[in-house]
Amino acid sequence: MELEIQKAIIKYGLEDLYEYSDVDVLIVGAGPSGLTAAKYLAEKGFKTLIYERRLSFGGGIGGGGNMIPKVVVQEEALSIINDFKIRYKRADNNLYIIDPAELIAKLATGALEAGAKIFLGVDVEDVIVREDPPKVVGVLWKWSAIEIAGLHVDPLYTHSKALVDATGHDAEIIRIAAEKNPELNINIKGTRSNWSETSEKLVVDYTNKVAEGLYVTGIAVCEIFGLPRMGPIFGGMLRSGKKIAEIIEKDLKG
Ligand code: 48F
Repeated sequence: MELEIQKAIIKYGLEDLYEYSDVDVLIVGAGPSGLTAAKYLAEKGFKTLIYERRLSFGGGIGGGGNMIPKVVVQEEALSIINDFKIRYKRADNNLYIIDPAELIAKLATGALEAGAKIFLGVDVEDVIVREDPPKVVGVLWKWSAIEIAGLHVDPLYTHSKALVDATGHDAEIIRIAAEKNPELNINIKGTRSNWSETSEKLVVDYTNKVAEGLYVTGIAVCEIFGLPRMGPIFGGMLRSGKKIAEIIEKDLKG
């Protein structure tokens, strides 16, 4: 029996790895912005893959608001909440409250049911850039377990038409792209001090392409463009995810 189990895992798992070694859209990070972007892109027919370093999805959602088990969104995010069939209650001042476990589960379900693929335990460590003109065309990645063990193992490659940094506060992928490839002309400004109201609007306004083939969504937008952080409110993350999906759709359809 154990041999059959192992053969099934290897046969179908390697098939998936082969199939997803090149994609239309590669999203790094399965937090609120990355999962939202994945749903809207996959349902438009783009071959969409998420790499997530942890063995679970949700990113910062699990911490709720200051570790208290409620997530807050504002009215502008309600249409997205409804698209994912997430239940909510109305609080005061046009704020809406959601159970964080439900938010994680339904965002992931929405992305998967739309046709996106999620690989867990994958750590993205570098980008692939081709020149004339410079363009990001994919990533180098390792299993997170290899990274944590500090083993020297060569990474694997995945090619993408659009690479999305949805890695959260550190904007890891764009930071690596900027440091190693000055020809991409990416200037990282760093996040400013908290101002929830302003930041919730600006994070959506500034969500965009940062270089050919490279896009940013979520709180990473604040890090790249020098916007204030917003504290424990999630509407801007969802709206930023939807906006980057719309931008990529336009770019890829040309
Ligand atoms: O941090 P995260 O939830 O990013 P987000 O979508 O949302 C931010 C909010 O959670 C919160 C906030 C609300 O107002 O500010 O912080 O912008 O999710 C980022 C995910 O990316 C994964 C990480 O484990 C997390 O689940 N990640 C980060 N770097 C890598 C990565 C990497 N190099 N490779 C793979 N996954």
